[in-house]
Amino acid sequence: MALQMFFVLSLLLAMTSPSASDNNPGTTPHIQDICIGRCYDYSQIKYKSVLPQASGSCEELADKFFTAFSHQPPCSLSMAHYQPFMDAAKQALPEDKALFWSGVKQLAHEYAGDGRRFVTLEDTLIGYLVDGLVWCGQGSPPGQNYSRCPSWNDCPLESSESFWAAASKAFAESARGRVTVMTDGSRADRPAYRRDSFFGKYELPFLNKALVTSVDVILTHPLDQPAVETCENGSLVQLMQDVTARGFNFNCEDDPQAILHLLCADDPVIRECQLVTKYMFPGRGDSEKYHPNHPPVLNSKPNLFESTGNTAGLPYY
Ligand code: NFD
Repeated sequence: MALQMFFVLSLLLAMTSPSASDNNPGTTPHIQDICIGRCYDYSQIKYKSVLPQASGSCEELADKFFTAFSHQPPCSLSMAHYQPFMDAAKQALPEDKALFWSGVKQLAHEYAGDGRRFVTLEDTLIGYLVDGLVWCGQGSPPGQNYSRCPSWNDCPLESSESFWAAASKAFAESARGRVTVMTDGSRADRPAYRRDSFFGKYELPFLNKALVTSVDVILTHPLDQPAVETCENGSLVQLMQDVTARGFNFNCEDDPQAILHLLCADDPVIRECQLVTKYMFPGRGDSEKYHPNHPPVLNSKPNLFESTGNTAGLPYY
């Protein structure tokens, strides 16, 4: 009996108090001020000439966001709580520019270029104001928990999970023309397309059939990893079926050149990134052909006007 009591008490303790290894942060301090500051940066500087602006004032938007989760339980917060904020912060999206992503947040944003090439959810005001922040509410004063917020795995519709669900849905509903989704085909533990991902649950199903024409998939593979899936197999086949069943055209490209160049910017000397060097400077990498006065330094800027006797005007090594 005593042993049973011990187990019940241990279970209750594990459920109610953070364990030693639990380092979940609480609500980001000064979260409202951060939202207001980000909002002014967004509307006055960073996206001023890139995207249409929202109607609400920055103070009003930060207040609507803060009110949505404050004094609420941290779990099972319905998406409807965020609706007044979503309505006030909503913007029109430019045609053919919406970029969704799954598992490749950083690369997708490098490619999007702060809204210049593509527009991600985090380039819209709704996503920009709170991306990377932590928040959750509590019934007792002050109404926000600054010590610990549950993680998404702790409970369904945790405060920020329901926010991103509502934000993803609103973003998808606004997309027009061709939409693009970037995903990773190299992960052994997780397929590139999952129906239970945010993209699968809250974005693809909410694309407007009257506004969207096609879903263009960019399938990436990190340079040093094998392709577990390609456009022709694995979960991409299921994605094609789900896309075409909704009446959209489906296109898929493995590792487009633009993405390879982006990846190579981070790792220019890796074997897979020698394509530009080999094309522009035939002989580089071939030690006997090096000109003694031009050592093969990668990343050195070629002098295109140097007289080399090379009729193409390119430097000759
Ligand atoms: P993902 P996805 N626990 O890379 N979006 O398709 C915690 F704590 O798998 C943007 O699901 O792709 N965090 C954001 C988690 C968030 C967990 C959600 C988890 N179990 C959705 N699972 C954003 N900006 O933060 C996932 N996450 C978080 C929209 C984690 O931060 C975008 O428009 C991860 O980086 C995009 O098209 C992120 O969720 C699509 O949904 C995305 O998980 C990406 O969702």
